[in-house]
Amino acid sequence: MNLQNIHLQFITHYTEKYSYIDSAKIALDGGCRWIQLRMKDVSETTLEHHALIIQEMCKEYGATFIIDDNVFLAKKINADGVHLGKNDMPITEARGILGDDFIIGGTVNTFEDILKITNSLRSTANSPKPMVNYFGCGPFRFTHTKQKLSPILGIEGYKEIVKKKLEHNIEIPIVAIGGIANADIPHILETGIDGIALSSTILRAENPIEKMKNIVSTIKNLKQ
Ligand code: TZP
Ligand code: MG
Repeated sequence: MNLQNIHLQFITHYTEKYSYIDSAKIALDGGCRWIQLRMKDVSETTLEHHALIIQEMCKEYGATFIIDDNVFLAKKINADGVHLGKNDMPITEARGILGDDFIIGGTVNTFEDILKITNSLRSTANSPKPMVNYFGCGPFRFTHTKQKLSPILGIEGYKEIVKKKLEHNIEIPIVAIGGIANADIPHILETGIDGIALSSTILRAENPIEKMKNIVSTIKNLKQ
């Protein structure tokens, strides 16, 4: 994965105005180069249909494309990776199926979650590597986009997790997620969090493409 990409992930969603596919196009037009297709409670056929369209769009824009939950679909269509939560396929099993070339992201809510995943290593030609490429850590605040939220972290929660991560010399990047708006981004990145994942702040904006452009530029300025 291009390291530039790790700073901003867009999670596909829908509204009364926009479809899942619209949402991905908006994010790409606004300059985001990392898309996660997240579609709950749909058939395999519907998911694959959407995945193929969004994957093609991501290729056109040179964006990274990952799929939520579905390891077999990611492998079948050769997506760039998957994002797995605690109730999805175990990460070790997914790594076994996908091999080293796919991105795997893991959802975490506490440092203990991070430690547990970090301690499961995969052996490679040179040295053992962690099973995941990044952690999705949240929620930052309440959001309607996801059901059954874990406890809210806020800035203090991220500070504590980053501190422990540094103490344990864990280098896997953390992407913050959940109810994040443009104004939160400087505060979140100041804690040492590496990237931001978001959805509704874009799709609920009056001008979603402009909103994404603003967020891309906020992050670019902070990461310089
Ligand atoms: N996981 C934790 S919060 C969340 C996910 C997938 C939803 C993120 O979307 P939004 O709209 O930016 O809160
Ligand atoms: Mg999941």
